[in-house]
Amino acid sequence: MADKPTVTIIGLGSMGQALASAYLEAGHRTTVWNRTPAKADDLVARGATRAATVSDAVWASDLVVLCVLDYAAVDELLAPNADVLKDRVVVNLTNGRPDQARRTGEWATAQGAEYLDGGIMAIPSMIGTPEAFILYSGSRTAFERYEAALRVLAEPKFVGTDAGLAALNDLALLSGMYGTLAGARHATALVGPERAAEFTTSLLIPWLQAMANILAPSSAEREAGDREAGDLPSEESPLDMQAAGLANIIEASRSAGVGVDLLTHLLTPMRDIIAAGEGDVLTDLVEVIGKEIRS
Ligand code: FVH
Repeated sequence: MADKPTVTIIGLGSMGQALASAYLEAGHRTTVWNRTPAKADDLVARGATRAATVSDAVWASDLVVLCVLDYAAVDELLAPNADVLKDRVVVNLTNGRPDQARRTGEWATAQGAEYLDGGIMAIPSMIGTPEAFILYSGSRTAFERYEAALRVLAEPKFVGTDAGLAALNDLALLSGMYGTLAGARHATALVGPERAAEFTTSLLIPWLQAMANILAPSSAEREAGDREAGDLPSEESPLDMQAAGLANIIEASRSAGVGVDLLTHLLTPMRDIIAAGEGDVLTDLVEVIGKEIRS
């Protein structure tokens, strides 16, 4: 234990509990603090040290990990404790926007801390498993010094010294996830509850995996300006064909009593683009959504 950095976890919701457990299991001396103290009881029984105050929690460790609901909570916790941040490495794994991460990073650095912002790409039960990864941005020197300790939680991926980059990539990945989950939910509603489990395992997951694999354009396509990352191959999947297929999904959904808002959101602007004669250029759903957002 002696050569392992000491770690503090502030925030013991579902995710903070998983993070603290991972450090305890990996043999790090672990200090914990939570606004509702009882949430620390189990961790303390397993060897964690309970800090009485946030100040004590920050003071206790080399690495100070925050994982709370939002940046308003981060501000409430850190602002009154500016005097103990000097020489600490603050790792903020709270979900937020890039501007919030930059602002917190600048403020923490001004107090003499090193700052890493993070985006956790995992749910709590995935912490410590090979599937989990965490995006980091901010102080490269802090990241390199503590990379081994960060690896206890998940595969650490450093995305840049701009503290906002982890949040930016996190939000982008989550938007991909929510779009996929919404589409998957629609798909299972369409086949019906009796078939949903078998359909998901044997058909939906393999299909989504196959489609994920075609998202990246080949280097030749990219060089020719033929296809952006995230588009479907334009020659193979022209927009008017997609609009006809989408209309069928909408009609079948209506007949099955499944809500169609998710799909009409795509079909209406898609038809507008086809009517405007832009179909040869804008041949993918992502571009359609982008156009709608910009208009
Ligand atoms: N759980 C998940 O699936 C996701 C996975 C990806 C990353 N997120 C982000 O992690 C942050 C924490 O999420 P969580 O799952 O731990 O959330 P909760 O279980 O709801 O716990 C929230 C903790 O925040 C504390 N808290 C809230 N407001 C304040 C405040 N004003 N001052 C101090 N602490 C505050 C709360 O304390 P308490 O209610 O127990 O007293 C919990 O410790 C989050 O950014 C996710 O987006 C999780």
